[in-house]
Amino acid sequence: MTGGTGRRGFLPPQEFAEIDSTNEEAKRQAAAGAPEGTLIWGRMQVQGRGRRGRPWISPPGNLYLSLLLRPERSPATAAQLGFAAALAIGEAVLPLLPPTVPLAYKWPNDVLVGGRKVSGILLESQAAGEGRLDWLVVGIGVNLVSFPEGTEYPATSLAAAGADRVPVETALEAVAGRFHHWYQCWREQGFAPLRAAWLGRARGLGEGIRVRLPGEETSGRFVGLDGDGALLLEQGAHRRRIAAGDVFPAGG
Ligand code: BT5
Repeated sequence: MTGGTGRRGFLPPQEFAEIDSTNEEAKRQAAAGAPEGTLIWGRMQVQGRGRRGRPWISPPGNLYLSLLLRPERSPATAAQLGFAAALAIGEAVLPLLPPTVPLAYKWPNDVLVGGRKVSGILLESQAAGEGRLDWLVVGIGVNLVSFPEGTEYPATSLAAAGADRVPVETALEAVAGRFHHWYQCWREQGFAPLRAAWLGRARGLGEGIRVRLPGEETSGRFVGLDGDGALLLEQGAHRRRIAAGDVFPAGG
């Protein structure tokens, strides 16, 4: 696994043999005043979480980490770091995959290998008032050796996709190293370079999609990302901007 810059810029990982959720631990430490760059690593999670309270199946052998960041940006702007995390996972994973297996990004923050979900990203933040951020926790799970069956969106693991096997530590270093690169890039240049890199491998660009929103389902053509990272959905003559939701293929 490449990404040889290591986790430069972040603190050495705090390793937990078993943990409720690396995001929960990062949030506990954030509340206790832990610094930017705190890195929590769990060998397994017993209460791994996805978005909106959904579970993240977290047996030993896969990668589970959370980074605590304190960027001086608004919470809405900091949410763009979900794209930095997706790019970091993609770049860490790509060199391990057989050349015939495609890797793509699915809005907002999924990484697909062979069209199946190989990783998950959970962003949680706390505002400090006046539109400022107190902390942001970026939680990353990557299925290295196993994945659950029967998930709503089909899942996979790197091993199942025929990737080269690497120790979890190597995967951790690569993902953290590539995330650090994109975090610096975002701080110096804003969202535009992340947006361009993400769109270069976006799944279903120009195609029909279905989007599930809280209390509503809608569909249209996925025509891009706006300058903030919202999904742009073309519906007849007009474009709708979607800030949060779950995407599925049209008719799927
Ligand atoms: C996500 O949620 O994809 C975000 C997952 C974030 C997990 C990391 S692990 C480290 C850190 N600590 C945590 O507690 N969380 C973060 P979402 O898009 O809501 O997807 C959740 C859905 O994916 C579930 O409802 C299942 O259908 C499916 N799923 C559960 N476990 C999975 C797995 N290991 N691989 C693939 N899909 C999974």
